[in-house]
Amino acid sequence: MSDEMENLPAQPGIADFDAIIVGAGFAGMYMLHRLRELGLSVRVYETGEGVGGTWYWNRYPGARCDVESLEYQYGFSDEIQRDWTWRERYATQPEILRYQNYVADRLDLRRDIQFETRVSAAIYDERAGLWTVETDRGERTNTRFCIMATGCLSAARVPDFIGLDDFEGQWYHTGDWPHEGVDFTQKRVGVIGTGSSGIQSIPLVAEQAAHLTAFQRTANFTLPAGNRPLTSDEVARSRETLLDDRKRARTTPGGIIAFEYNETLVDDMTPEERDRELDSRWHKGGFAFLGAYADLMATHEANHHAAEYARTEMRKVIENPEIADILMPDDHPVGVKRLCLDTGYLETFNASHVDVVDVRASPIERITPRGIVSGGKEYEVDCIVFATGFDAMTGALTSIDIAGRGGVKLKEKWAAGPRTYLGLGSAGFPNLFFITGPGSPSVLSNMIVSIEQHVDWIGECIGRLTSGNVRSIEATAEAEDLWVAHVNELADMTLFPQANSWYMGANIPGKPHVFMPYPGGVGVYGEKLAEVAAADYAGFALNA
Ligand code: NA7
Repeated sequence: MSDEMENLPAQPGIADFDAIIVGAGFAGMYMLHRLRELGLSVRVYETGEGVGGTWYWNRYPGARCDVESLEYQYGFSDEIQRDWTWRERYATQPEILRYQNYVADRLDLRRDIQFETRVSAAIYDERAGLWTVETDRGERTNTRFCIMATGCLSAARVPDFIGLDDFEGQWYHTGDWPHEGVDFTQKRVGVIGTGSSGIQSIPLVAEQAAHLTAFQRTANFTLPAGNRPLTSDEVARSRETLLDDRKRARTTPGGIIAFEYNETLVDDMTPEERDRELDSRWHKGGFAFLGAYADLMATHEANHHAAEYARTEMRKVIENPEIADILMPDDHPVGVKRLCLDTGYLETFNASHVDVVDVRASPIERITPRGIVSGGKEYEVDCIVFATGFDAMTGALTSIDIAGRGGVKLKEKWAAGPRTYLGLGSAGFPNLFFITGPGSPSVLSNMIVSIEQHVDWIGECIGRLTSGNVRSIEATAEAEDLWVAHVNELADMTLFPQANSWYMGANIPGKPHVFMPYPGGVGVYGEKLAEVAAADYAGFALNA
């Protein structure tokens, strides 16, 4: 661009759409609905052939949400919730995907969604004050507002193992599972990874497989989910209370009302009281275990009691003590990597056709045409399941070529870790919004509550901009710096930074180790969002 052009005043250009939304999962679907209510023209681009996002891609056996179904649903419409019936305490992937399709039908969302289209770039045109969005179909579309509803766990990652191309069997990633399903009958299966996806899928794959070998780098804390069918009374009660429950959920730390926090410090409890609390929560199932006392996630001393309790319970169900030793988590405090909820995971290792290889002690060296080599030994398999996780929180965003003011690339700006104000926007990227972006509660909360919190805020903001005389909104560098420092400060008051987790970017070689979600809780965060909006978007620059 010449100097002469740089000096020209911004000329509002003519947009093809008022807003473009990237992604048609829970976030993109609700954002589309909200913006339509404002009377805006909206286009959604979605890579998949249908709505669903996470629940469209993660079709592996055993895939289930770890937040209870009565809380893991939209809370913005009484009609929608009243006409849907959840069947189990924790919904399966097919049930959640059916629900999303039901919502898409009810709101007639698909007419504004272009499927099978991946957004490859979003470039800000400063003179026109518009974003140009490019897709892998070669389209270029202009928009005033660009909203990334790209999900926190959507960039599936297969590690760069030497030899994978030569593998003669079939391989799959849990986050990109074949729609027609996979039949493992008579197969020798290697599952690499024992996070939630490995822990959920291993029992079901083992039911079919001739032999299953789990390749475990980190033993994880896992507790029985306690899944069961919901009673008709529970469903009926929830129908009457959902909207009020949702208001309450927004004031809680995790956006989950079933998760009750005990405010007492562990040192103020007797050992019997402490163990009673841990015991009742363990057997109830769910994340409530981590709320057994106030400092469980704050100090090693406090955490240790819960971790010991968990290990004792986990050991009880494993028959072979040597296998139990391998499966026992001992290198991180409980809860700092995402706690897993399982159905029969540890019990699966009591079967004679299931074993586990500790690849922390002997990392996977390579894949051969016939199997997986670790510790100099080749484990022959017919199929490999990569339950190896995601480039979490930032991967889906940095895989799009996003360029803001002055052509600055988001990926370069975030090279040392994501920088946002409130997880909603980033300085230098006007009118670009992230739903549940890094720096917001996101993955530490009930995602749907956090999604609704963000969509409502963004919707109100865009409504105010479009009805007023404001062309664009953009986080200031000062507000962003303070927010990033604040998130780090809060994270340092917890044990979170002390594990090699995907919260820290530690699962991706070369990714900076920075704690990405906001750990202050949905309630406190919501108050901050409301204050910022009430103060005419303090910390954002509004440009006429
Ligand atoms: P996770 O939780 O990131 O788990 C991935 C697993 O894969 C974990 O056990 C990793 O070990 C393991 N892994 C990753 N790379 C390798 C290599 N190179 N070698 C061996 N093992 C490896 O992903 P999930 O899909 O299970 O769950 C993601 C979230 O989805 C979950 O938390 C829920 O919120 C839903 P590591 O722990 O890094 O040592």
